[in-house]
Amino acid sequence: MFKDGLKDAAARVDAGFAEVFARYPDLPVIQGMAYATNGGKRLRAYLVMESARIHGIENALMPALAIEAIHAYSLVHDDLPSMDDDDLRRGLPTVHKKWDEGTAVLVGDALQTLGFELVLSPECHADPAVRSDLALTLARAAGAQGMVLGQALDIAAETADQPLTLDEIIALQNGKTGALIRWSAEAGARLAQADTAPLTAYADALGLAFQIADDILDVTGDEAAMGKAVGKDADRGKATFVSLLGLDGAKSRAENLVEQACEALSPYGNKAQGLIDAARFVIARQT
Ligand code: GRG
Repeated sequence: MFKDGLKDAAARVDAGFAEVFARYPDLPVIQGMAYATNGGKRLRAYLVMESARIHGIENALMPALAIEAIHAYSLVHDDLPSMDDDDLRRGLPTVHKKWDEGTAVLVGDALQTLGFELVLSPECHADPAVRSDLALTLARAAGAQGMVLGQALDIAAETADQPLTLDEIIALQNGKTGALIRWSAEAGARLAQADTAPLTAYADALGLAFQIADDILDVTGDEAAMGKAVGKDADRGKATFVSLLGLDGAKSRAENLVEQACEALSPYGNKAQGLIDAARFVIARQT
């Protein structure tokens, strides 16, 4: 069952991080790194492990830890007062609330470099060419052509005269959320030095469905909590998939994308069931 698979990935990731952090001195920045990498759905780690399994690779812990470290860094920095200014993350005080802003900046920086250390370590793969390919593509996914670009477009949208168009939001989310999801899904093919194309097509559709589902949850979560149909972004006057497509339109777009994602996996036959389940979970999830 998918939920068991996700739990298993989470347990492996938790144990992996515990081992990594045990090597470091007991300083606030290390405690913050352990705190920030704790919890979460571990969807990106699951995608890494499942795409590896499709290619006959059972141990993909290093790239799975790497992507969760980079994801955690992005959340710590996104929560800072100079960005989204959030007090809570995964139901707990954000890193800058629990410690301070300086510690949160360092925690994010150190988690980012940890991600690269993990994919470049010999434990990740015996072949240095594979490790270097993983690191190069991870840098592109996380940096100014990927997630940072998406975040920068999002920040710029806050002061723009006009709300973003649908195409602009798709481009923004393709970087902000899509780039790390794409790298996660492609990682298994990279480890096996195999064709990434079916996984890229899967991840492109999945990343967009994930973001649409996030916008839907933002609205339906607020509706449940406050009895009104607005989300945090829509509240700030920012365009979202829900504000542009309507709630029903957004739901049906996300469902179509999930079907598209599943079709892209046809070359893998039954071996892709874990990734198919992940795609269905993305639009069924409640958090
Ligand atoms: C600071 C460079 C920089 C980038 C931040 C990822 C991001 C960019 C911001 C997070 C804000 C946000 C809520 C984005 C929407 C989608 C998203 C990435 C949600 C969080 O991912 P989940 O749901 O989180 O997989 P968990 O906690 O389950 O790991």
